[in-house]
Amino acid sequence: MAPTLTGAAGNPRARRVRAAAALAGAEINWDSKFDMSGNWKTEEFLAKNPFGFLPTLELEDGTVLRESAAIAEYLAEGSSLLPSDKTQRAEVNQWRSTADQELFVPASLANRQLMGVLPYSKPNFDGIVKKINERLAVIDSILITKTFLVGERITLADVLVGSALAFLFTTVIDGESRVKVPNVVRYFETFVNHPKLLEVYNPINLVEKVTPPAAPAKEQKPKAEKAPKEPKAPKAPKAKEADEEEEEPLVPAEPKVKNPLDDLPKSAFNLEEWKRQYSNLDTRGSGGSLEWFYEKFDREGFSIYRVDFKYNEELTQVFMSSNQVGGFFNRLEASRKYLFGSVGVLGKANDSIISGAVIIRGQDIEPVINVAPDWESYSYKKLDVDNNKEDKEFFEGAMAWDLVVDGKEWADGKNFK
Ligand SMILES: N[C@@H](CCC(=O)N[C@@H](CS)C(=O)NCC(=O)O)C(=O)O
Repeated sequence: MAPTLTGAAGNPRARRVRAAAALAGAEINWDSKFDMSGNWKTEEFLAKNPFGFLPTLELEDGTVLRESAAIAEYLAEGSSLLPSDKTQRAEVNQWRSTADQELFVPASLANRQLMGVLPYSKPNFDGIVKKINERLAVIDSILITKTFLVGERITLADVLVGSALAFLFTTVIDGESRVKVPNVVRYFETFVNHPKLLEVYNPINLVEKVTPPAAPAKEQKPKAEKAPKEPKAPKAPKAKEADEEEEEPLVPAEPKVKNPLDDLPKSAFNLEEWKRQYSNLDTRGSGGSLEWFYEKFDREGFSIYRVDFKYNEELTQVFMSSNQVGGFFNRLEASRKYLFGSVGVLGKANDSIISGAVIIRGQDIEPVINVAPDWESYSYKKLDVDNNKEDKEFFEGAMAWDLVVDGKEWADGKNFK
């Protein structure tokens, strides 16, 4: 009996498996009506596939295979999709990693922001799309002289990259980006219009213009109703810390304690509105969020500080430093009402600094920042964006994520919103 694929018709990962099966001539059972919004994560399903992700391929002997690339390879076995030459086989694997790690995963992180599964942040979204476009430009130059990625015939490498492109071009890489990579587009069209793949990829609706969500999902929650959390002890950094939805508190919230910052004279500057403007608009330029900021900023009720990590010589990998900033921001949770931050890692591995800027309620940084137990690991300097050109440039660079300090360029950043 043929193995059984579980996955939805429009799902990009299930499509890649079906594409491999179609090209390899491998027979599979597949319910084209399968709906991911249905109740498929049953106990029985999770017993066979504890990660609970789709697609899966159940073999005749009951083995359940997961991970779409691995399933595609299983179905491709014995066909010309998998070259017998050792080097070419390695090249196929090399493209498998490129397709998944450099294209599919970042596209998924960006697309989840559009779908409201992750909080939308314009700088983060644009940063991801920029990286994907850079990678597409490299693939474009490779494809100037090639029809397929490995050798002269279609291989699993094309299934994996082609299916990643189908995901990208229907979600976060729009018409404006696609015109810059004509060879990739030609290659993609050859792939999706392959006679054996018409059933898999036809119809396919390419995205012409990416539209950001109307309001960031996270900020739609009424902030005023949130109970302040106790500052948390530093915890081990975990990947994507700042991108994750807030966890539900595990212990009942403490009764609200009045914060002296609430006694400051009322201000016309609305920090929550700034956070929305920042998330939804380009930072620089006419009509950008900085223009909005300078118009509305209340110099009496709020102030701007530069933040610098004191122990930069201890920093190693950029992503670890970035997680550290995410952890610091998590521990500032109790000051969310009084604080906005944009802090980045500048430079490269083993030669980097953590630096950025915060906008705070009041003139004194300490009562806003000392809710984080590690606040003293950073130094703070008030910025005068009205009278000091360097301070203004620094502030704008930190907001726009293009800050350069001592030749070190912005590599990764986090916002506290
Ligand atoms: N790396 C995995 C990713 C699988 C995956 O993320 N599947 C999503 C659908 S695209 C899923 O099953 N989501 C259901 C869930 O998270 O509950 C693959 O390529 O198969």
